Amino acid sequence: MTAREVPTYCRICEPLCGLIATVENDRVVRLRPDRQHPLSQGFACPKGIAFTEVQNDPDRVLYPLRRIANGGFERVTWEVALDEIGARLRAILGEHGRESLGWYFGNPSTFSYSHTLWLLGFQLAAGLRHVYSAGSQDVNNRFVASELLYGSLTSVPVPDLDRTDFLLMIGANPVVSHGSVVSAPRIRDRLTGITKRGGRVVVVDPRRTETARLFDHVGVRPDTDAWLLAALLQVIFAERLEDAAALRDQAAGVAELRSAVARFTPELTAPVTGVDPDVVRALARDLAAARRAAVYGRTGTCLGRHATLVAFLIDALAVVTGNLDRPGGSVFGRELAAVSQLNARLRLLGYDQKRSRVGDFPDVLGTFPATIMAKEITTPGPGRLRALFTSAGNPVLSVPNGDELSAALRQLDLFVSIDLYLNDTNRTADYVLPATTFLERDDAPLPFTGLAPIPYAQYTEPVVRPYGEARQEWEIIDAIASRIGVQPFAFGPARPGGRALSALRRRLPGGGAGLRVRPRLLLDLALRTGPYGDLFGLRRGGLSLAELRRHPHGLVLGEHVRTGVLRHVVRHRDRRVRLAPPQILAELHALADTPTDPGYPLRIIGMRELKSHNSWMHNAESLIARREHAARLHPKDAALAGIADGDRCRITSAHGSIEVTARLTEDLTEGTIAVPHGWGHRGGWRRATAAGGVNVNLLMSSEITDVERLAGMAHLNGVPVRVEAVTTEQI
Ligand SMILES: Nc1nc2c(c(=O)[nH]1)N[C@H]1C(S)=C(S)[C@@H](COP(=O)(O)OP(=O)(O)OC[C@H]3O[C@@H](n4cnc5c(=O)[nH]c(N)nc54)[C@H](O)[C@@H]3O)O[C@H]1N2
Ligand SMILES: Nc1nc2c(c(=O)[nH]1)N[C@H]1C(S)=C(S)[C@@H](COP(=O)(O)OP(=O)(O)OC[C@H]3O[C@@H](n4cnc5c(=O)[nH]c(N)nc54)[C@H](O)[C@@H]3O)O[C@H]1N2
Ligand code: SF4
Ligand SMILES: [Mo]
Repeated sequence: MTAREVPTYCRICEPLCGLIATVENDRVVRLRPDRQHPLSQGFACPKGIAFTEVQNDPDRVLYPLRRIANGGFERVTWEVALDEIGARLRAILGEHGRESLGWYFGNPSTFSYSHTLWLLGFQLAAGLRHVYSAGSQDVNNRFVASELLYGSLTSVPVPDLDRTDFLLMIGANPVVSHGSVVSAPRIRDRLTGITKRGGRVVVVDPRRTETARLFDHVGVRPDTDAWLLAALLQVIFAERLEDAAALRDQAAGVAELRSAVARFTPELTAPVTGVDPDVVRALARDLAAARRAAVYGRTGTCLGRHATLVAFLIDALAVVTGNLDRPGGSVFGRELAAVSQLNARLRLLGYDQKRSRVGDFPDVLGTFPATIMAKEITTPGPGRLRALFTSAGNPVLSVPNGDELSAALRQLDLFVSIDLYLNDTNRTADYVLPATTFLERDDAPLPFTGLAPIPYAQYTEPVVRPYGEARQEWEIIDAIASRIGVQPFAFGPARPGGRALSALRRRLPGGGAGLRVRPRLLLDLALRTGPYGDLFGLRRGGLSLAELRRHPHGLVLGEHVRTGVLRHVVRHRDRRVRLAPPQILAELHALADTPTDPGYPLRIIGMRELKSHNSWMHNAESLIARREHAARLHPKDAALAGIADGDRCRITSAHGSIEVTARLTEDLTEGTIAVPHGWGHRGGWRRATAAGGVNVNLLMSSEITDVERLAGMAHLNGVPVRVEAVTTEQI
């Protein structure tokens, strides 16, 4: 049979690079970068190319599996799996109510519009309380900061990379991560473009990263960005460098913020952050003087004890220097579909609309901190989590204290996982249901266009039919929901948008009662009624699914994002950015350095590597070959502990201990040790399991008191540890 070449796009990480898939006999035999993609223009990283190895992996789960007595799995039909799950669910819900049912959705779910949409429908229709996601290990603090600043959880400014003269980048390593919470293919070129235009990029990071090497590096002590940012604001206010006109125009609470940061002089903060007062002053002055500047932070600023405060101060700095919502500044993208607007209007998901049973944490977009999931399973009482679904997640490796979670999962009455693999979490599930890969489903970059400095859209059909008996998540969710009498998209006239949808359904071929709404139909509706939509013909040249199909390599929707949109973004009544909400003033007031415990003199941080992707791409031969899981530490710290390069070392925190190979490098600031997460596999992915390594999150705390209060963020960066040599006798 002849080969076909199909344009599609990668859905492993946020730039969503264009790919060309070669398909032979209904199998994907090759992936290569798409030169015709208008933004990625022939770029794809090694992971995107290696996805064929995931697609064709013999370790992939391709049939529904049911756990058997000896701990292994047996193949069952879909019908048996779904009927048994349905029956067990009905029994659990009958006895303990809806509150006993929960869901954890992991990072890859974000890249599938149909998965997230159906989960949302299920969550709302079933009144699900126990909802958890990778967000509490990733980005929820960023959303809460936006809620406090703009009154809109999902309005997140992104750096206008192609027009800025000065980028202050805090705790991000886009040269390796390819950019996150900013969707910009070829981000390395976009960053070097800034310096080529005569601008500057300053990278604040405890490690001289692959990104920091290309630009100016400020080494900071882990988990102290709040002090550094407060000091930058202090200097700007004290030296009257703020943009008074912008503040008058855009903000409320300026005087309160000014007085709240007044005590954070660079001299006060230097012993905490390790950043010299002269460096802080120069940085504040340069930022304020830059014609067009953007301030951007990512996971390095999200996983500490003050995560929401830090995200808040990052935007505050942009506002105070007059760089919010200005060309070349921190700008707001425009979503493909009016999801945020709709959500805000209907108040579907928000912030602090409910509180968790354990720990009394506010929800963020309907989710609670995944760190407390284990305790929600083990803590007796009404509302105890008894039946859990996971989809596209591996929380045993991604949340603090995976051993506690692993043990808790065994106490569930029912545990079902939807995944590509038997991973380190679902290896003890009652059922593992095979999901399609992204090459086996249709898609559009729904949430990501809103984070793109150059707006674009793309629609891809499935490149191949599902392998084996894999099914799309939405189909599985639909099937499970129907067995407990829940319909994710049963739009009756009483529901929002119900009348229109019911009418639409009736008009479809074969429509009427009993017809399921398919995601594709909702996508088309969302596109057509969205900001770029064709409004069913009212706006010529506007977007629809049909229009996107005419551009299989993707479509750029404008040269740059629009600016001057703040009044539409801000949902506070006065349409002003709030610079002094009480939660933030309280955090600033209480900010106090934790004295170093001599028992744990170092601080541990994470580290992403080009050929790893969180916990799930270690089974691809081309990515894992000749790699090791290793800690990086400064030679001076190593010498103090008697550790040489290549030695085994033991890292111990107040919560756990791991052993790993040590690699010495002067890239780390002294006192910091870096260990990648997502290693230490024990699942059905044989090559990944054979690769060795350990779960670094065994060092992290799942105590309620260690979870960040405002957004429920896990404390994964800047955790105090000590390091020791492992002597041969101990091995
Ligand atoms: N110490 C430390 N811990 C961290 C981080 C850190 O920086 N340091 N980072 C955190 C961050 S940012 C994140 S996002 C989390 C990630 O944490 P999680 O989202 O919990 O886990 P992943 O490692 O992304 O695992 C994804 C799972 O989804 C499966 N999968 C892949 N594609 C699909 C698909 O299309 N459908 C389905 N159904 N399954 C699929 C994979 O096989 C894998 O089992 O980890 C967090 N943990
Ligand atoms: N190759 C690869 N790419 C990925 C991923 C992957 O696993 N591998 N994961 C994807 C995911 S899910 C995400 S969320 C994104 C993340 O995207 P990024 O956030 O850009 O990626 P990281 O490499 O985690 O960068 C965080 C940086 O913060 C630094 N850091 C740690 N602690 C602190 C601190 O206290 N203060 C400051 N200022 N810096 C600190 C770290 O040294 C690190 O360089 O990457 C995505 N892309
Ligand atoms: S950078 Fe790599 S993994 Fe991310 S979207 Fe592009 S090809 Fe895929
Ligand atoms: Mo992430």
